Amino acid sequence: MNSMVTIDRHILEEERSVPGATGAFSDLLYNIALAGKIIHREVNRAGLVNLLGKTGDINVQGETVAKLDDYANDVLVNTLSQGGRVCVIGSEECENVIHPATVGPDAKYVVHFDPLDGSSNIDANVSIGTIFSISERVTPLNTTPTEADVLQPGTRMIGAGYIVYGSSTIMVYTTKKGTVNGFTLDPSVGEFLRSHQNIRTPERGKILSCNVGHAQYWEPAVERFIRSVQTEDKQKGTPYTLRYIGSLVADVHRNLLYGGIFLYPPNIRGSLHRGKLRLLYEANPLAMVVENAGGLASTGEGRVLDLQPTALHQRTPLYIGSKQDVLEIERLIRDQSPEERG
Ligand code: P6P
Repeated sequence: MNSMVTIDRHILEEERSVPGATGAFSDLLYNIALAGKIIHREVNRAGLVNLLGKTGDINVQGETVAKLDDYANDVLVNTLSQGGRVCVIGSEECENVIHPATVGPDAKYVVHFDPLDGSSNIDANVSIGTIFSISERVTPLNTTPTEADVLQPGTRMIGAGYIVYGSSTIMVYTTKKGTVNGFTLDPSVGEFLRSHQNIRTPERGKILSCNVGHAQYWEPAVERFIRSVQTEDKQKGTPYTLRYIGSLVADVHRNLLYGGIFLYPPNIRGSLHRGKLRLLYEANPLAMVVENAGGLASTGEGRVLDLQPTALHQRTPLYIGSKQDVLEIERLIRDQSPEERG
């Protein structure tokens, strides 16, 4: 018998287990799930309603904006604004923070999101996703939110998750309670039904996810790790399989369920950059999900969640997935000579 627990029911059950809960956090999660259903509908028929392709605009990341990026961004901003629970929003698509049109007197939540991660894959019908993080403001209610509210370390998140639009649409989220749960959308009834209860990710994976096209830019530790998982070692369960979709949400979701490690290292040669992925609305929320499922998320130097952000669109190196794999690459990075390090 399939699960008949809807996401709303699950959210309510979690609310009831939190003493003093007012229902505001639940209301916010309902709105995110609603946005996911609306985006699902358009993603699934994009080719039929002229929503594929680019808008012709370039976003703050310097990337050409896909029509569905814009659409997903608008849906999320509007649903979060309607709820009146959010005091400020950070979006991958917008250079500056967004102040919701409706801010209730008790609006205490700060939400960051990537409305449609992996959007370069949209026209090829490859899985894409929405990633979100929720924190509480640190400045007083009814005042204009400041950088202190927007730039909080991941350890201060109270909720995080993603919605992956793939062969089915699945919403996965976690809260400070610590469990990770997944809900599969049944379009015939328009409900997210609990399909993955208390997700735990394997201690060690069998999957390596990285863009080997960038290998020339990586520090030696990354190459050593890759060689170590390519070498047959029955005890370690190697060689691993290489799986790389080029859509972060889809790669991380698969590795969360099956076990594995996703690597996006810094480029230490050529144009030095500290990784491509964004801290506040990609690495942090996925790190909270993966760590609450028993995995790890590292910058290579330490926990992603411990990083103190200094800018809304700040990037970070990202090594995320099965605990033993992440610990292994951290050790290899630590053991590098000073000359070898990025
Ligand atoms: P590369 C998509 O553009 C994205 O931001 C992530 O979803 C994905 O993991 C990464 O970039 C892919 O980057 O350099 O391998 O194409």
